[in-house]
Amino acid sequence: MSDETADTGDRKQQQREAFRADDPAGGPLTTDQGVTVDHTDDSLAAGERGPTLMEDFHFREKLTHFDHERIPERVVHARGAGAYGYFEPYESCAEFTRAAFLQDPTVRTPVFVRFSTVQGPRGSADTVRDVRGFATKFYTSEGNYDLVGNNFPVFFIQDGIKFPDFVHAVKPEPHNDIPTGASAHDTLWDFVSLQPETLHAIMWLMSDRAIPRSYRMMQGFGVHTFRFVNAEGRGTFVKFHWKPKLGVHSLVWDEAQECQGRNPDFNRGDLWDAIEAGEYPEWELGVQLVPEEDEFAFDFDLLDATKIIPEEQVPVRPIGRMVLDRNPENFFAETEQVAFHTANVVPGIDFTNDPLLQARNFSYLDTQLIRLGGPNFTQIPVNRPLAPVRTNQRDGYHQSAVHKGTNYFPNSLGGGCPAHAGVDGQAYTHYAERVDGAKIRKRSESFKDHYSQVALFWNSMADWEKQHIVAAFRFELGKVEARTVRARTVEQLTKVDGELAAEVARGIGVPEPDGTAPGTYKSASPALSLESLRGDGSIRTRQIAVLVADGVDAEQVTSVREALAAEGAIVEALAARDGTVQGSDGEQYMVDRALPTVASVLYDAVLLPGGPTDTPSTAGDQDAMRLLRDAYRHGKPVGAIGSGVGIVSALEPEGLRLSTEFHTVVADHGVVTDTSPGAASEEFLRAFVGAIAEHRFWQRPPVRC
Ligand code: HDD
Repeated sequence: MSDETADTGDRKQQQREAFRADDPAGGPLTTDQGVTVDHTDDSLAAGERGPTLMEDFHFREKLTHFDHERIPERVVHARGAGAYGYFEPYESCAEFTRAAFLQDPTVRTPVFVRFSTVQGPRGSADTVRDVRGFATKFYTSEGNYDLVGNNFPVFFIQDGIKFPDFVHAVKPEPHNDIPTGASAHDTLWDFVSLQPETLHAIMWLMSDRAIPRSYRMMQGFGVHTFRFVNAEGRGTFVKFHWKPKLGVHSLVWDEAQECQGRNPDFNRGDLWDAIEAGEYPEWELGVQLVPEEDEFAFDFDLLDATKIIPEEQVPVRPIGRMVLDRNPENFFAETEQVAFHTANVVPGIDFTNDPLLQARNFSYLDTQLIRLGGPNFTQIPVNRPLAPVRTNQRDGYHQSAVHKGTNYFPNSLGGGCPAHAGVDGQAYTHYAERVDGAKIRKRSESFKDHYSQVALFWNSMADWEKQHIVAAFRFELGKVEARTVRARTVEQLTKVDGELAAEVARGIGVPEPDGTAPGTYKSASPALSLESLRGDGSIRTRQIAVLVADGVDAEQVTSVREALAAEGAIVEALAARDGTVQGSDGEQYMVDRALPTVASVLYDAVLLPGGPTDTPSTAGDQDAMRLLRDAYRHGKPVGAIGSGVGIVSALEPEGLRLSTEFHTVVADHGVVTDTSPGAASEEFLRAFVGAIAEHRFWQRPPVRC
């Protein structure tokens, strides 16, 4: 049933060829010393059944190297996936920053981006409830700039000295190393209930933002307030935003959990496959700019990383776009060894006194030293700047440069090289912010409001988003053994919004707090709701399952398939068994996958084609019907044509009411039916594509969240 099978085969073959050894000319196996090896399957032994000999240098070298293959995983953000691409500005940003890569729209700056989860180890599943890292390395002409962000605009703590406490609390519990990749456990919620500054990020964590459909469909944020500095030395506060072209879309929790088993590589596979298919993900970079003189114009502190600047107060100004168009060739060499650091800045971008940022500026370099085994990790290709590097740093583990000449400054013997850049404006100059104060350990009073922006987020959510948040709180706190911790968390929520606290309390067996007054905070920011982030209405790269069986109208399937593929969707024909099905015309048609190997959670929408007379035998296939039911329960678009409509009626026990109106094409809460036999009508296709673009239908009873 697939004309694309041949293409897919070719692509797979190309990938296999890429797996060949580095030396394209080929050549025999050698040792690390370049000595040719004739036999690598048996160790050198004294006789056929005798002991292995110490002098087997090939065996010893092979095993020793293998024993040392792993490096420590990142203490946080251990699991990730990366890709290369480029960034180009829309126009010059010279008014605000002198950063060279933000000046000229004709100049493309290469980038490497690594997306990640935070809590789980390297081998954990992708679709856990967690923050996603969104770290970008710009290889600019003035040196590397790293924007090390997340897909939430706020962080859990205000001062980096609390980072070890927060991370210990969220990581698996120390006695049994459980749970993997999950925040639903006592220590995290104990910490949260005692540390109200966590609440804003916790609300994001309980929202659908924490279970993205795809890395390609999530926002990114620099989180901190940074500082742009222009050629005249004038500073402007700046917050960075990445917005995906495909819109922001999420999974539902029930689906995300099933996906952890069905395809633990769901997000990394999605990124890889899209890039291989030439569907390059794209984000727009936007900035919120605040003049220095407005530093105190807000009712929160710009230096507090638990706060956003509402977009309604300071609009996001688009300044450029980033496209990811190349997968790495070796996961370890590139994605595992890439070393980001918040202090990797270029002239024109500077820090603020945000105490979280200041701590990060210490922590990342320190981390790289232990992970990558010494100070020369900047020589690893993925970390190496494109800008020339001339330093007096020398030696150390894994030094691969052969330095010549003098290694100190000032020198006369080396001709004074490398010299200072002088005053021609090329060098990095720190923003000359005036600072004075007593040495104290004290949080600023301006950091003390922990509730109003949490309420702002809650107030900004659509009803369905609120329901998902409440369900998430109930799930997480329902797994907390200590009842005191559950109660204390509800107590905290009371300070945010009475209704939220009461709803959560009801689900977790905690007495509803007395006198939970309706929210004191009224303000909302519509830009925070997923309702406002749907994207451009395209269905590019959405995965559509077409359920086929013997007797299916193959012509109809081909026409729908072509129409959806023309919109950029990826369509797969699924049947009870791999191989072929017999179409109603008696011909055999290829299927793409066998139903037992897949599941609804791997698709965005499902289509039931018909047969010319009877309902195709899909209706009798348990796997097919399960896939259909799950898709429906998770709010996904369902399309049915001709006698396929009869199959959809099996969803009636799930709450589906098929319309009795006398229209051939009916679209009702994402269930699109076309009762006419034969090729799908234009009207059906339009409605089905529209439903796929909408992504999910939350009002459909009952969506499992
Ligand atoms: Fe961090 C990794 C993002 C606060 C200390 N962090 C790391 C990565 C991302 C972030 C995306 C993975 C980078 C990669 O893909 O290699 N971190 C954030 C954001 C934060 C934040 C958006 C708050 C705004 N981080 C933060 C604090 C500290 C750290 C406050 C310590 C004081 N982060 C680290 C680290 C990691 C790291 C331990 C682990 C691996 C690495 O750095 O290279 O240094």
